[in-house]
Amino acid sequence: MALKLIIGNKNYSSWSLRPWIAMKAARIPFEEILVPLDTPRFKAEVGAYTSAGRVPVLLDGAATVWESLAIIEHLAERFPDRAIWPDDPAARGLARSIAAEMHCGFAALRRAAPMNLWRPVEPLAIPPDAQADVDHIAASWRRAREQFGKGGDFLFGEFGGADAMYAPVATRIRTYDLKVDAVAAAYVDAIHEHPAFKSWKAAALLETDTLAADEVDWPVVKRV
Ligand SMILES: N[C@@H](CCC(=O)N[C@@H](CS)C(=O)NCC(=O)O)C(=O)O
Repeated sequence: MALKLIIGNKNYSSWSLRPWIAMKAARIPFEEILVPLDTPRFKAEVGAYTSAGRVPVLLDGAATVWESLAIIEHLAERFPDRAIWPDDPAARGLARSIAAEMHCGFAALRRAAPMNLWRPVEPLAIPPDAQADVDHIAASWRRAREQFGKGGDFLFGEFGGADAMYAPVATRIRTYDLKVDAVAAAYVDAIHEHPAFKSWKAAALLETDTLAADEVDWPVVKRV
C-alpha cells in the first residue's frame, strides 16, 4: 500500500516540509494529502488520524506516525538503503543530536521568524534570544559541514534527515535576511537550490490562504 503524508499549507507549515522533503530527496513514493491549516475541516480530518490534531502525519499500512522526527526515524528504518542518516556512527550521532534539538527547541527563533515562503526577502530585527538560536544553529551546521560534509553541499554531504529538519530554518534565514557566517550562508543557498525544495516552494507560491500569526508584517501581507 502506498505511503500517505498528511501536510498543512506549503507556504507556512514548516513541520510538514520536514518529512515531505526527506521523502522526496530519498525518492520514496508517497501520496500527499494537504489539509489547509486553521480551517474548520482541519481538526476533524487530522483528528481522525491522531488526537494530537497536528500535521504532519504519515500513514504507512498499519502504522500511523506523527511528529516530524518520528516520521523521519520511521522512514530511515523502513528504507535502510536510502541513507536518511549517515552510515558513520560519529556522523550519525551528530545528525541525530542536531535533528532532535531542532525538533524540541529554538522556540525563540520560530516565534520571531515564522516560515513564510511568499514573503519577499526583507531584513527583520529579531530579539537577542532568537539571534542566539541562529548562532547556535550556525555553529551546529559548521561543525557538521567541517567534520562530515565533504561529500556534498549538505550537512553530512548528501541530503539527509538532518537537512530535512533544518530546511525550514534555512528559509527563515533567507526570508528575514538573518545574520549568519559564510558556511551557514552557503548551506542556506544549497537548501534553496535542492530540486525538492524548489518544487515545494513553487506550490507554496500558488497558495492563497493567509495565516495572520505567521505574517510578521500583519495586517500587511507581502508577497513576491
Ligand atoms: N512537534 C510537531 C509539531 C507539529 C505542528 O505544530 N504542526 C502545525 C503545522 S506546522 C499544526 O499542525 N498546527 C495546527 C494546530 O496546532 O492546530 C512535529 O514535529 O510534527
